[in-house]
Amino acid sequence: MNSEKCQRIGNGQEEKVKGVLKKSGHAHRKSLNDSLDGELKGFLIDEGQLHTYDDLTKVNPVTPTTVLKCLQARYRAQVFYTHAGCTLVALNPFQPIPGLYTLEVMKQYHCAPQPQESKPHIFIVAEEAYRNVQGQVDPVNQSLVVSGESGAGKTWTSRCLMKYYATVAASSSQMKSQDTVEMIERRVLDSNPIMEAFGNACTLRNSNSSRFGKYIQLQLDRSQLLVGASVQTYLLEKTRVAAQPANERNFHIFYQMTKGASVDQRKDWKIPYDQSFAWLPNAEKALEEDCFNETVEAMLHLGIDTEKQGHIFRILAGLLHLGNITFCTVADESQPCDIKEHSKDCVQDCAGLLDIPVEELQTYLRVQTLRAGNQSVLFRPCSLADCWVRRDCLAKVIYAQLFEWLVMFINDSVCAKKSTWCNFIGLLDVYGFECFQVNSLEQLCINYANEKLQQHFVAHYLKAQQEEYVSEGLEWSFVKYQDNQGCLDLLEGIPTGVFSLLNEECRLNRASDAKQFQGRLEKELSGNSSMSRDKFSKLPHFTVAHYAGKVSYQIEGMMEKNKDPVPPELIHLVQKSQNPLLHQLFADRQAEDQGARGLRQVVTVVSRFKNSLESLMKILHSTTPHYTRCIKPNPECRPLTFRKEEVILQLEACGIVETIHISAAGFPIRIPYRSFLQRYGLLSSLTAVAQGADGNAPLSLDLTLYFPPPT
Ligand code: AOV
Ligand code: MG
Repeated sequence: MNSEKCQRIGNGQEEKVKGVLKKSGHAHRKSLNDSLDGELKGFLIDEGQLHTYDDLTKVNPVTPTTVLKCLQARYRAQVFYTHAGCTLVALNPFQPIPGLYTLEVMKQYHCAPQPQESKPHIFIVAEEAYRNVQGQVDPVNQSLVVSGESGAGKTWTSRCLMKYYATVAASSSQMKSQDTVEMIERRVLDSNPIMEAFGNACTLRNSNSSRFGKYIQLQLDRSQLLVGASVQTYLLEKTRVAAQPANERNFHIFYQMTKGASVDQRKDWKIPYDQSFAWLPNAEKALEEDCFNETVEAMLHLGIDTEKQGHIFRILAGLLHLGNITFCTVADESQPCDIKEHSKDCVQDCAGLLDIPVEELQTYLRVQTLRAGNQSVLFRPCSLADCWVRRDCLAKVIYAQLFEWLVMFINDSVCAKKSTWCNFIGLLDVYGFECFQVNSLEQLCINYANEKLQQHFVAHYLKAQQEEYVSEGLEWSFVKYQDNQGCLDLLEGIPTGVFSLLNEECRLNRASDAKQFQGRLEKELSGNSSMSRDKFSKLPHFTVAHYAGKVSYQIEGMMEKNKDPVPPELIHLVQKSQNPLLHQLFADRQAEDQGARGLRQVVTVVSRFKNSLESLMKILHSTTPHYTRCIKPNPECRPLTFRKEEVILQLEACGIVETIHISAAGFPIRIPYRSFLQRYGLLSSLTAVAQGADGNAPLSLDLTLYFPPPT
């Protein structure tokens, strides 16, 4: 019946809709809209009932249009979750929905004998993974992969999942004593506001956009209770500390502290009400994320006491003052640039807050030291441009180290001893696919991460599942899907992929030339159809056809970002800090630098990122995955507004229609032969015949008796 359905759709209707989609593009939105309306006519669907379809596999026929219509009808009826076979589609309502995530709802899903039969909800995914950990499936460890473009609702969803587990798997309720202020669930949950304060920011796409990726493993003991967690983070977009794209903001924490500081703190941090900071654009925007108290409370729960917080906030205030330091050239070119008169106080304040010698700060922002062979040190004035670069570099390296330290601290506070936990449920929440007017190395890395996740989905579900059916000799008409391997080859291919070529360019140790690099990319990668050039752009760039759309990346500045050099004088300077935390952040740094230099290798940003993603993929492959696709119903983040043309592009990009086809035509439940026989063998007389004399039936069965191999 199911495969029949699949074939019926193949007879032209789908092609027609695909034709409509091909026309899509921002210029064709209106006509696309009309076409989508028209395409529904003549289908076997009662439009009035569309909102009742809990699972898109039941929609008949399955086409992009019917799926879209169904989701739209459900959105109108304020139903935000819909199954799509093995995945869950989550539409972002962009407003709190009362009663959707309450304790009662959690209990209802947790206690349901068959949660899959309840109304679609993110808690079904959560519960299914939770039950799987009990050993019904292999592998036992689970991963919940939440994907979707920027602002689609991934972080929100991950928070819901964490709350669910902190509730249903709470170990503290079993504790005898009630003095459980340090409850592990609470600490795990409190890691969220801290990481979001330091790692999220308001962008054009999302006012609470994650600027780092995270994979949290919730550790469960033998009784399935939550006993700890560990957090792995991926590439923080640290450039934001010193440069915020137009109409965007710096990380939330800076606004939180400048808005929420007490009178004494203002004095201590030198941030009077009327002080403005160059690195705090759009501070007038009032966001609910500007909640200093919540961050401070969460820090306290996790064990970051008031004294440590004092160190952290003094460092951050120091960075704000650093951002107000400006430079100018002097008449005598052999002399270092000057610090502009009006920003001389900022140098004082910055040095005071970072607890470093002010003269040295003044010097090393503008002067480079060169070591001659015989240990003598030469001083060379930096160019004006270099002074700005050095200032920004100091801010970025301090902020990135501080973020890493926070993650380490959180891990120390929430991670259970290996002997106390046996399985884990991993929650993956990375930055979503991004395409701005200007895209640089940050977007390239973010979009690469999304390509890797898409590949994981394609490989695990669309490809492996179909191959398995074929290998088992089941009748199966192959469902075509969009494979993103070509795009990944373009990016990570060795020796000729964008990353390899970029790294090579960075290792050549010559002044970067964007135009030349563009030529090189085009020459080496012209054979890959995922690569092109934007006809209207004059600046050096390259365009990549990602699974979620085309993005043009500007080459200017990319090499420097990839090399990410930190002048050693600045490292030595912060190592002299009397602020114990700042000192600690860089205590081990020197050894690292020397080691790297000894190897004569530059460890570039992309090679580090690629390695960290590869380890993530290994972990994901070793677990049972569950996919949730978050969909952003409109680009303006407006409540309850559904724009068909936006949604269809996202559905197309993630291969949802193909997923539904495979799920609808395939087998929803797959049990290994051995378990199947163990469970149901009694029902067949053949099983009894095959039982060995020792009665050890299932183990000695000749399985081919029941499941002959394919011919
Ligand atoms: P993202 O994580 O997918 O983007 P978020 O999870 O931050 O997106 O969601 C964006 C905003 O949408 C949130 O701040 C909420 O206001 C709203 N939202 C999302 N899901 C829900 C929901 N289920 N109910 C109510 N409001 C919701 V990015 O991190 O930018 O890729 O890098
Ligand atoms: Mg996010």
